[in-house]
Amino acid sequence: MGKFITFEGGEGSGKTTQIKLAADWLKERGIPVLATAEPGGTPLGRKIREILLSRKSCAIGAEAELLLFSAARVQHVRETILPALEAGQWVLCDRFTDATLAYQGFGRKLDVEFIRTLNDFSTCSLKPDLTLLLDLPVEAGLARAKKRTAGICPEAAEDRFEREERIFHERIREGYLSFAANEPERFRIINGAADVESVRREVCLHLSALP
Ligand code: Z5A
Repeated sequence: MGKFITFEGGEGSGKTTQIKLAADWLKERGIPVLATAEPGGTPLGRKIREILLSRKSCAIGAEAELLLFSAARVQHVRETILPALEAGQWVLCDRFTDATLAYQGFGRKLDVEFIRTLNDFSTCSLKPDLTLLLDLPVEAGLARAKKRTAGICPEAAEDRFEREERIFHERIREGYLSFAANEPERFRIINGAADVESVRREVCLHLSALP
């Protein structure tokens, strides 16, 4: 059985950047690795991602949003993650169940206990071996995301989550920090405001500490 490592954090926290670097680091050490992301990771997941993150999407209520993220996840776990773990790969996943608790629970204020039950159902009770939380002030993360969007195209619109008020993102950060405090054996908090190389070193340190 491989290892299942999730990367979490708010907008612009550097997960995508660090997953690429971590995958390279593991490959250099001869460890088979699969880098994947939510929502996504399967053909169905990519279609759902398009609906959820489209810049000109139709109205999506909080409950429908929760079920769409969960539908993408159940397919991702069964079609991609579990087979990879069974084949001995290390799976690096950009967001997982903690993102649903943080965004739909703390952000959208849906019932957190219900989300935990739904998470359990949609993951076949799969839990990460390690969760790396890239934490940084909301303002800094949003500024990075804005800069990146502007870099794609100066007229590019923000996605549905980037358009949310700052207080929404503050609740998400608070949620993540509370999960980390409640499960210190699974979570490692990394200062996401540090430079890319410093964050990379810390990520690799935690990976190398895995039993
Ligand atoms: N969502 C949800 O609500 N519920 C769920 O259950 C799940 C997800 C699974 C997914 O969008 C959205 O779905 C997400 C939560 C919600 N909300 N939003 N938006 P996404 O996958 O497109 O986006 P994301 O997960 O938020 O990631 P991101 O904004 O793309 O950021 P990131 O991957 O963490 O960061 P990055 O792309 O590596 O870096 C962002 C920019 O900062 C980029 O220009 C980098 O070059 C730069 N960067 C990275 N690291 C650094 C450092 N250390 N210093 C300076 N600059 C840096």
